[in-house]
Amino acid sequence: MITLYGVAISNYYNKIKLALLEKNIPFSEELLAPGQSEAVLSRSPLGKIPFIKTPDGYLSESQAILEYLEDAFPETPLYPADAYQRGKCREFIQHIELNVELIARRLYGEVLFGGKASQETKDEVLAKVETGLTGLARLMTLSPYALGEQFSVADVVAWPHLQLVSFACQQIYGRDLVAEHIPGIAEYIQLIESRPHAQTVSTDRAAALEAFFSKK
Ligand SMILES: N[C@@H](CCC(=O)N[C@@H](CS)C(=O)NCC(=O)O)C(=O)O
Repeated sequence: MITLYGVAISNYYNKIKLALLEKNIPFSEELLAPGQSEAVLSRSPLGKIPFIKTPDGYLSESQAILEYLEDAFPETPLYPADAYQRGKCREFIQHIELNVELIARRLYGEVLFGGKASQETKDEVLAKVETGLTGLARLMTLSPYALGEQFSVADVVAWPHLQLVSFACQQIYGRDLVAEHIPGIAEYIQLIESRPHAQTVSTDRAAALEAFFSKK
């Protein structure tokens, strides 16, 4: 049995939750905020969430978790069988996380946590996120899924990340940069949300966000 630790407002948490659900892996959720206590650091070295508990021990870093789940539970695969197509999935994930999500993340302090991003940061993020999204648009086929006709790990990653990036950019720049660079993204998000498991993740995230914002 797997235990998933973290909070449902986190896009990385929701990436793993959707993977667990789509792969039909039994799991339980343990609500835990990121933190620097020894209790968290001993299970996730920088105190970040998500991390999981496996029968063999703890595992952090969402991509390492995703690949572990694929190896440990191969029955319902999220990666294609073909080696090149698997490579394309990994290329896509690396690109979206390094060149889009991690760039936009510099805005989340202001968007979610009452902080303030400097104008210099906002200008820098705008330029870099536009470059990242331009590249992403070249990879993403939307035919109708992120990388082809089959739902795959690329969708498990794109769906939570692009929604948060889109939200953050709208809050900071008053522009939906994701929609500007990836035409058809709204239909794509709807397509993923027609899946019952994505609906579960979405409903839980909405409740967590409501609780989070009502506390502020
Ligand atoms: N590379 C990590 C990123 C995870 C991450 O950034 N988690 C955020 C929540 S979405 C977190 O724990 N932030 C707290 C911190 O950075 O200290 C992964 O893929 O799991």
